[in-house]
Amino acid sequence: MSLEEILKNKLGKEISSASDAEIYTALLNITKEKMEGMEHNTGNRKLYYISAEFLIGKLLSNNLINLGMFDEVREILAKNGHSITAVEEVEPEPSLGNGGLGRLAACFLDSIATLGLNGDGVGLNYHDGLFLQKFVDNKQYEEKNPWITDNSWLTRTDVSFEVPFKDFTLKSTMHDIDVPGYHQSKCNKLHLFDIDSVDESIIRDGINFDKHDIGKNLTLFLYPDDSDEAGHLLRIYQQYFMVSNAAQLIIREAESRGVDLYRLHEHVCIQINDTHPTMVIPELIRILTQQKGFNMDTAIDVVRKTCAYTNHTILAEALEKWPISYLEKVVPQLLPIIYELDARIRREFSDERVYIIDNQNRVHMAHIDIHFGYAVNGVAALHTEILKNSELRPFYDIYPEKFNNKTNGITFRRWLVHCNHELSEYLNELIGPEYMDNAENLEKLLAYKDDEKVLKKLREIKKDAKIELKKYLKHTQNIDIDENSVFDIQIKRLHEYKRQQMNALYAIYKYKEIKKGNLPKRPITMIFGAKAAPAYTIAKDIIHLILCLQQLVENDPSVSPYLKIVMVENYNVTKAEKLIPACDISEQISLASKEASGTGNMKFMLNGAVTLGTEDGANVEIHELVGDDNIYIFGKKSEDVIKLYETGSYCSADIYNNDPEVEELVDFIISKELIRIGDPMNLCRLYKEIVNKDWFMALLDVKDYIKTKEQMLNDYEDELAWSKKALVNIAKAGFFSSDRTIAEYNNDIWHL
Ligand code: 26Y
Repeated sequence: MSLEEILKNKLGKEISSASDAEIYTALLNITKEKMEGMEHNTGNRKLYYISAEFLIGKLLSNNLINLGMFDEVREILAKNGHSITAVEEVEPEPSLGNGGLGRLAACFLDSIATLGLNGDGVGLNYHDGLFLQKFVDNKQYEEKNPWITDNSWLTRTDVSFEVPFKDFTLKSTMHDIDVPGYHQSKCNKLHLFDIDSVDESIIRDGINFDKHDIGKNLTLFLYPDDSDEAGHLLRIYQQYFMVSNAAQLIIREAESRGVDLYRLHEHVCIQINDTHPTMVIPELIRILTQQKGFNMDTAIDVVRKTCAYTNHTILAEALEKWPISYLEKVVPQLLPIIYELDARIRREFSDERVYIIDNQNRVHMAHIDIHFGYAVNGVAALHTEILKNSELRPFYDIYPEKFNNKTNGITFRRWLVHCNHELSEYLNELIGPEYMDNAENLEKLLAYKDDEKVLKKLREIKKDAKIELKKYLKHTQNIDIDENSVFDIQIKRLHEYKRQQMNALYAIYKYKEIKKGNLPKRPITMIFGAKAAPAYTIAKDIIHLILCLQQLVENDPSVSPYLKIVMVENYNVTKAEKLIPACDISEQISLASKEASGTGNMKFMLNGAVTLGTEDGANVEIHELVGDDNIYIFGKKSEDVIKLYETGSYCSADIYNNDPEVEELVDFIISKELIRIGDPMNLCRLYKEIVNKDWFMALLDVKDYIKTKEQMLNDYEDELAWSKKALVNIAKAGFFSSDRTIAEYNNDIWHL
């Protein structure tokens, strides 16, 4: 039967008379059935990638692409008067992650399956993904974000485990999502654990709910607000629930494969994605010693040879340290194991910086991973060097052989073929489709770097993507943007270290210049997209500032023809897919040393944007690959920044008081123009924060930033030269394919 007939049968009616929603459901079911019939990858050693977040995004198009069905489906729909884009809109986005770490896990699953490796993801089935962001009165409000409908990608399995907590036991259910590789006949799984008793009705206004009733709230939300003790405890409940299920699943699968548990490490490998799944180490040791007859030494030895850890951040507040008193309340059964691990470390080493339990009775989760795992990796070259030389220095001195770098990557299936079909088709035409199997083949594009026809075509493709974005923003937010302006985009979580506030200072600079009559050669469209953690006050104040600037500029007819500021509401994976192909200037402006890698930087580059960035994270590697002519680098280097922190010698007030240009920009935050529009409390708080603290040093780099961006806008006017930069960026992006990253994980760590 042809695909068209299958679709018609599923619908029970003519395709042309079906609604987009009916077509979506039919396609979902056809795809699911196809994947159900596929065998699972096999291999001697199986990987379990445990992660609290899998930011998978919508799956329909991606699955169709990987299964080789996308083009046919698109044609069938078009023939019958439907657009695949409209059908895609029906799918709710599973926002099962906060940002980079979760999206990385999703890209990795795609690449693991694409390389035909035997590896499954293990995580939690949050009923509500990351909150929906709404703007009211220029402020962020949060609403719940449910994604599970009657027809979803989840398949309930009959796998179930008992998970023991201090005062009660919960019975889990495992729900699977199939993970097909690109043009592969076998697939893998994402296992998401849940409990049947979750009760969505306990959510009150916004995203508030009773944090104490674990039987009803355990998997209700991704990372609940943890500004109070109940929030922290719920997080420990979630983490233990995740790893206890993972450990039981791993042992059950190993036993059913006939694996001798004393050789577990030869057949199983566990990747611990940041410290959120760290409790899997003591949990496995507990099960092996208490249920499988292992002695402590042997259990520790086997577990150590099974587990590997990835670090994603050096920000102190993100390095998890759980008070013993909290663990006592939730998972007292792990404490004897954790005490034993700590005692062993204390016997072996005298340096208290490497102890597991500190003198304030807190358990340092990363320390467990480093001592009791066999590999530790950072996510970009610079990040790994900083881990080795400063953040984790005492550990590197003990275990130099465990440390290694795995520069992040992105899946080209989603971030090129799916989101920028026109570009990928053109690349196929020019250099053939081989880059889809080996991304380094993108370098073949360099042969065209002086070919005017190609450079013009790339510019046209960019323009088409800008027009698509224009339509999308009109349709979703009723905002008008000009496709002939330069699109300058910063999209990522809102965090002070990412310095959206510095970009806002640029907007103020440009506003003032335009007011003075210094008009830009071409209108500029500054686009932001960012969610702030609900309890992160200053991040919310920065959103408020940007939204107030948006309104100020919009309502000033002397400025609006030249400058447009747009804050995209509810930035998520789906919106990223629309924004990235349309970008000219990719803002990657974190304070050097603070962004572990970044992956948005890679997505923009692959889609022909030029980076404006600091020497931070993977920007350093992008810079090395494309060379000085094809990237705009500014700002202090990481060594200088690290020294400023060590000596405590950064003082934003000094800069503010001694540099009238900087002072003028910062003062504008509390100018009468903005106070008229915004909330004085929020604006004053942000103003004071920047003048008196500025912990992430926006004022340190702001002038260099403005100067570099001005240069960039100038250079943009040389159309061919700019297009050549875009071409070089695309051509050099092959290194950032997650297929390369995963091949390295496999060669150096997993050995599947
Ligand atoms: C414990 C809790 C507060 C927490 C929750 C989420 C801590 C960290 C996170 C998420 C961290 C994260 O997304 N890190 C990002 O990981 C990306 C993938 O490696 C990097 O590209 C990016 O630089 C890093 O910020």
